[in-house]
Amino acid sequence: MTALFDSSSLPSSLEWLEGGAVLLRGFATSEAEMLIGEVERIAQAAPFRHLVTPGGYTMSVAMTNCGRVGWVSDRTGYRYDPVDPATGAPWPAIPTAFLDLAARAAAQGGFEGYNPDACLINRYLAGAKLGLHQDRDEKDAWAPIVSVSLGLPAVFLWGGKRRSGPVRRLRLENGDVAVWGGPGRFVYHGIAPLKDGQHPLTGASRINLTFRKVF
Ligand code: MD3
Ligand code: FE
Repeated sequence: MTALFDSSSLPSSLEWLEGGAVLLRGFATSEAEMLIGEVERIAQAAPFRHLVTPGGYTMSVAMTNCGRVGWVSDRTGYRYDPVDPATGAPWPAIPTAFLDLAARAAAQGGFEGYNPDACLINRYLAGAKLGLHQDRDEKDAWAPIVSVSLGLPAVFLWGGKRRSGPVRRLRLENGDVAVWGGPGRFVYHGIAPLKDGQHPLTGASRINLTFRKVF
């Protein structure tokens, strides 16, 4: 078949979601292979691990970080830590290509000069999920969180300001980027259990980058 209807060759689109978030479908598709290579390099220094929640549950999503601080959890609580507890070393620096992508995406959402301190890297295998939660450990409530989806598709669960409200479902695919700023910043959100599959760039996994302005 011709490549006419190959979604990987489509230009990116910009979609304003209710509450100020911006979805840039395909924004990172052309860079996906390079980004995944950077993730593999980061994971050699700071391996993916399954963190334990303060409640004692082991998360199904495997995580690592790059940046001045990284998000970690253990029985004592959640925190941003300048040191990787698994190695005792500082987290790897955020690659220039990550910072460049995050700033270009944030600018599309109206946030000029975005310069995140941290990038949490989540890895999902079949069945892995992320329950509904808010991200509120970051000091700068104005700065957006920028998320980049890589590899297998996932169903993003998008709730409201209260956990009990209705939840919409949004399919996120390889190369999709979202900018969650302003009033969209504190909504409950999560990821439904990942479906089995194979992706040419990531095999059996989905990888998500979330950039954060922590300080
Ligand atoms: C909306 N990650 O790391 S990315 C997380 O796909 C997280 O791994 C999911 O939720 C993932 O905390 C979802 C999209 C996302 C990230 C942060 C948000 C949406 C958000 C913060 C506020 C509102
Ligand atoms: Fe989150």
